[in-house]
Amino acid sequence: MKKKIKIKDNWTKPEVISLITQPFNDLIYQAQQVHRENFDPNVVQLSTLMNIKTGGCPEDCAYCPQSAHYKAGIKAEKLLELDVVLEQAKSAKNRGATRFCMGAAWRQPSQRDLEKVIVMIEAIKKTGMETCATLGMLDKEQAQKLKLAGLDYYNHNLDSSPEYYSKIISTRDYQQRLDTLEHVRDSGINVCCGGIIGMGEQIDDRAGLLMSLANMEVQPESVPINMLVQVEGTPLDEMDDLDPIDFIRVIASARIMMPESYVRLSAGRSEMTKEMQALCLLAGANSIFYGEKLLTTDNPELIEDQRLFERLGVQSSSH
Ligand code: SAM
Ligand code: DTB
Ligand code: SF4
Repeated sequence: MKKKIKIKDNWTKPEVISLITQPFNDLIYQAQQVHRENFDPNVVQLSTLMNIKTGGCPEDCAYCPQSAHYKAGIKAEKLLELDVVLEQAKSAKNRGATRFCMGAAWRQPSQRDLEKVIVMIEAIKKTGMETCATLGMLDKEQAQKLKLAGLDYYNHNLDSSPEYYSKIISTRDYQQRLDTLEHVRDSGINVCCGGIIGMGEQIDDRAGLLMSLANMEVQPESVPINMLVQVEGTPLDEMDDLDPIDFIRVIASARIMMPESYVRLSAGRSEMTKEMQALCLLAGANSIFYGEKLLTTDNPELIEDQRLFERLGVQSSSH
C-alpha cells in the first residue's frame, strides 16, 4: 500500500517565493506530478454559483461591485425566495453541476436570514447536489446550525496576505476572517478558502496568502484562486493587467502546497484565453464555476466550457 506522506504545514516566506519564482517549466512539471499523485488529471469538478442576495453590502472590499460604498451599478435586492433558488439549483444539476453555491452580500447573516438559507440548503440537499454557501462572517452557533442543515462547504476567502488585506478592506480584519474559518472548521463543514490575484499585490503577498492557506492546521478542502475582475465604479478598476504567467504560477504553487485540495480556477475566466485556462488545468486546477454568471459578473457560456473540455479530453466529475 502507498505510504501516506504528511502534508507540509510549515512553509516559510523564502521557501514559497522560491517555489513560485522557479523556472516555469520546472514549476509546472512539479505541480503536474503532485496533481497526478492525488487526482485524476483529466477530471474537473463543476460548481454553479447563484447570488441569492445581491448588493448593498456594508463592507468596503475594494474589488467588489456589491459593496454599498461604491457605485458599480448594482441594485441592492432582498434575499430571494426559496422557489426561485430551488429552480436554479435543479437546472444547474441538469446541466451537470455537482455542487450548488449560494452567495449573499452580507457582512454576517442575521438569525432571520440564516433560517431562510437553512431552508434552502435542506431543499437543495434533497436534489442530491452538494451545497456550498458564502454569506460573510459566521459565529460559532451559526456555523453549527448550517452544519446541522447539511451544508457541505462554506466559502470564506482570505483574499490576500495579512499585510495586503488591510489595503483592500477596512471594515473588518484578517483575524475576523480566520475566526470565521475556525468556526466553520470546528463545525465539521468543509472549508473553501482562497484569494484574489491581480489586485496590485506583490510576490510577497501572493506567497503570504499561500502560506496562510497551506499552514492551516487542516488545509482547506477547496481553494478558489480568483483573477481580479475589474468592475467600473470599484476602487480596483483600471489596475494594471496581470501577467497570465504569474497567475498560472500561483495555481501551480497552490497545487504543490495543498496537494489534496481542490484548486478552483474561479473568477476571471471570461477574461482568459482558452490556452491560459488549459495551462491552469495543467498546473493543477481541478474545479471551476460552471454557468454563465458568477455573482454579478460574467462567466463563460456553458457551450464554450463544453467545447474546451472536449478539446482537452477533460471529463467533469460525477460527484
Ligand atoms: N459577502 C461574502 C464574503 O465576502 O465572504 C460572500 C460573497 S463574496 C462576493 C465572495 C468572494 O468573491 C470574495 O471573497 C472575493 O474573493 C470574490 N470576489 C468578489 N468580487 C470579485 C472580483 N471583482 N474579482 C474577483 N473575485 C471577486
Ligand atoms: C470565490 O472565491 N469566487 C466566487 C465564489 N468564491 C463565491 C465569487 C466570484 C465573484 C466575482 C465577482 C462577481 O461576479 O460579483
Ligand atoms: Fe460584501 Fe462580500 Fe463584496 Fe466584501 S466581497 S463587499 S463582504 S459581498
